Amino acid sequence: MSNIQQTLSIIKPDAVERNLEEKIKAIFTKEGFNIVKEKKIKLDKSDAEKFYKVHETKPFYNDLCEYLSSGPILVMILEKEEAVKNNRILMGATNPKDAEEGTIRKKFGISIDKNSVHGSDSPENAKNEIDFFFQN
Ligand code: IDP
Ligand code: MG
Repeated sequence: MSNIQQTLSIIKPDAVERNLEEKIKAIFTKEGFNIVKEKKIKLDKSDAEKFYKVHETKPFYNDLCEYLSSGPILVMILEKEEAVKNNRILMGATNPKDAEEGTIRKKFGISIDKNSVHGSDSPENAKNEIDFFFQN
């Protein structure tokens, strides 16, 4: 049975800064993701804190929020069969050092914090994250 889903993807500041937006979008498109909506924005730190609220107790929370709000990001809604899971596979492991060959983080990630992309980790979070950035 088909299960077309939407998921939220972010091209993070380190990748935008290196002009990797078009390259990363081309990877999504080539892998069959439809980019349904996109917008380039710069978050305030308070927005980043809201977005990453699930991590608020982690030792890296403050750095993470500083980082996500440090420069422009490209936020996208991606659509595909099993989009949430398939995007996580295409992104690769959180730490680029552990990411599989051919994944976005392996190709472009610099470090565990500057790992180039965000992707929702469950259908429920995908919905919440899409609503966070694309109300209406
Ligand atoms: P994910 O982005 O692969 O879903 P999460 O565990 O949700 O990984 O963490 C969110 C983001 O927080 C990661 O993408 C990464 O940039 C950062 N992060 C995760 N773990 C660490 C850590 O141990 N040190 C520093 N930053 C981390
Ligand atoms: Mg996550």
